[in-house]
Amino acid sequence: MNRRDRSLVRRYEKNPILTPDDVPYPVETVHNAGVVKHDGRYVMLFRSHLRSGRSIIGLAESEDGYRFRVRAEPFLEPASGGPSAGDDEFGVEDPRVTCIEGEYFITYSAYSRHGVRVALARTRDFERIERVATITQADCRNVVLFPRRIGGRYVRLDRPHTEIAPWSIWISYSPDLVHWGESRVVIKPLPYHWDEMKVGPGAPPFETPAGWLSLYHGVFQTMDGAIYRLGAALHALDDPARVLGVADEWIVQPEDPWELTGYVHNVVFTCGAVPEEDGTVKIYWGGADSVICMGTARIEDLTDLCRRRPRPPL
Ligand code: M1P
Repeated sequence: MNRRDRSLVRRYEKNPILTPDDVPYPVETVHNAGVVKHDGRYVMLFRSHLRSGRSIIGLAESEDGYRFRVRAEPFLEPASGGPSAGDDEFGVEDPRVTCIEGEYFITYSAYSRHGVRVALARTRDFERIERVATITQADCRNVVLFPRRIGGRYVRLDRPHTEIAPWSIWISYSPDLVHWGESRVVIKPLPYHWDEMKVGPGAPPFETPAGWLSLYHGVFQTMDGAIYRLGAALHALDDPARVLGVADEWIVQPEDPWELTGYVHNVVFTCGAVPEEDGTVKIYWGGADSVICMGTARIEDLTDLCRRRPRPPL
């Protein structure tokens, strides 16, 4: 059995599933996509660089989760007016989508002269979108929402930056999705490990019989620059601050040519995963910040990996 066959994530043979050539307006990249099922279809929100170097968010739809068609116009661009104007003047990036109580909540990085913060928007139909609020201070990225309240409160994972400690995954709680607190660190990079430089939440966590499964990215610094890979972690259903296991091994690493070279080389980066009723999950990732790829895995294989071969979370 070769290395690829041993992987728990089976790459789709027609990767990449989306490239800049599939977009009907001018973009330089497509990557880092949040994906949900809505009305029986898959809806993907993805990041694109413009030639200005700034990013916008597009929307693509699919019947099967593999073949996507991009909508004619971008879905979200920097706000031109209203209360958020200026908050995202330098671009909007890395959308994650979570369905909570029948409504879709989108978190995305909002860049401005004051740093990067994460903003929250909401939609019921992916036609109309309402900007809700900017929900972090600078500098913070990678906010993923849990898909239901736990103990009566909304819960999120995020990744603040600090000069003092390695960039880690934190948990916070909210009564209303806007005001957040009781923050504490739950997963830190592990020295001499594939994620030793920094970690960040990836796809919004989803419920499994074993716990909340969270797919995250971890980064390793080499003489040739950083390598972004994907890992898996399991959190207790009733108390997601309690980490049941972080898989010692990565689950996806840059291997295909469009992951090894591109806008940023050696990157796989996820913002979305769709659990299916047959016990599999579709995982979507950006390749080299240039194209969108996907693969499938058995959910139980991933939760077992977290439980049976864990590394310390902190
Ligand atoms: O270029 C790789 C990634 O770098 C950033 O990720 P992180 O949060 O780990 O710093 C983001 O710019 C992300 O969009 C990008 O894919």
